[in-house]
Amino acid sequence: MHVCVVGLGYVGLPAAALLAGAGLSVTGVDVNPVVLAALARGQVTIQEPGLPEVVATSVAAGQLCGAAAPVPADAFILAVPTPVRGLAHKRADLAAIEAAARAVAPLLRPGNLVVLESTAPPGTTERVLRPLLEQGSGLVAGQDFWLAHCPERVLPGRILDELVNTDRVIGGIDTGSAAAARDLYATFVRAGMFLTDATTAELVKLMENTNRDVNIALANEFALVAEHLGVNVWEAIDLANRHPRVQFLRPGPGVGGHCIAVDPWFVVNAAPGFTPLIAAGRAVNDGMPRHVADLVADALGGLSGRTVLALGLTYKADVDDLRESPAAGVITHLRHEGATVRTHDAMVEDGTPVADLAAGADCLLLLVDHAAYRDLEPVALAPRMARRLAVDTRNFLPLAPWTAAGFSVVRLGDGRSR
Ligand code: SAJ
Repeated sequence: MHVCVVGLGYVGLPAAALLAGAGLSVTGVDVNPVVLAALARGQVTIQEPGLPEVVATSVAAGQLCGAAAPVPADAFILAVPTPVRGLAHKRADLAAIEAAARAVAPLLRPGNLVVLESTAPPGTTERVLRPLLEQGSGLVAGQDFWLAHCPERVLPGRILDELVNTDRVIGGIDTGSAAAARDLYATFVRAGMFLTDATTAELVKLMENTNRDVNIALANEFALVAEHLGVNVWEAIDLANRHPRVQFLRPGPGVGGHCIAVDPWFVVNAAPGFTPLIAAGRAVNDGMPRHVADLVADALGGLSGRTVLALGLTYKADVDDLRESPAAGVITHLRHEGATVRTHDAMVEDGTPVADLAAGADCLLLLVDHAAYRDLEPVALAPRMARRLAVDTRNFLPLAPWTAAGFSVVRLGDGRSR
């Protein structure tokens, strides 16, 4: 069986490698020549644990190769980006899905399967993808070829494990399509596969990420409440989570990445009159970078002429992905208000060491809790800083050694540390 995977990003490339590892012949398609050149050498351009190894093995075995455009195959998996555009009114940009559909349609043959993995607004498979494929091929979905939505669910940092071991929701435009998609995923998925219709599968995926976004917003809102009341939210959350039916997520400088901060908009736009809670959650999370900048300004007594060393630029810990990172928003606010901001990210660059960047800085601002920052040495940093101040947005810096080294530590959500 030959599978053509369109889009070799964080979702498509791992899926292509696992399909190849399961013995299928896989062509991976991408518009980025850098990605294709790396793949031709058996290499990857993204950091994800285990991915270089499975890609190298599949390419060396001749099971996985790259191409700049789709090729005829038995099955096509579309794993292309679906970003949002616009500021006040964020709308899904389906251009990449539409382009992939137009490229695949002329290649479709009777008996083929097309699966959309990209997260998309409800109705995309039925109302956008289906007509493009039918018009471009002259075939009829459900009659001549199978069409399904099987949303990816993988967590960056744990993608390979979750691709194999996380249950899948498979939504067909009819039951035959759902069954055909299940048979394809059964080649490497070792978890449950649950069949439904395509629009339900689209909504399920959006509900999952919206659930996380709204719950992070709740944690962030309590961080602000705790600061106002002089309470430490981190202690309060630990205690609340001792209740058997309470599970708070963690406050932070905002919600980033290409999924959680984006997908709730697909729901809001699909049902604008019915989603005040989801929209409010987005507003709370989008307000966190401003709040963190205010925390730093308060701690420093103003930002003008101050030097801040920002640690962590990626959207979350231990990934190299900078997309939609709230750290960027924090840094922009600080710079606009007159601070000089030096930046460091343990996952993105290995340029100037933190100790050198700390020389003369007024504040160390921890934005991302990369494991590598566990090795920060407050005793070594303290004498280099102009002022011994650390602002911790992730409850990451252990208080005892930092205060022993003379630092004042201000924690997001800790009304006692301000
Ligand atoms: N964050 C917090 N507090 C938390 C958890 C996360 O502030 O308690 C922040 C992170 O720092 C980050 C953002 O939220 O900025 C998103 O990170 P994440 O780890 O929650 O999620 P993603 O975007 O890496 O991956 C999510 C996952 N969805 C869910 O957990 C419901 C993943 O399973 C999806 O496949 C992925 O979105 C996707 O592609 O849709």
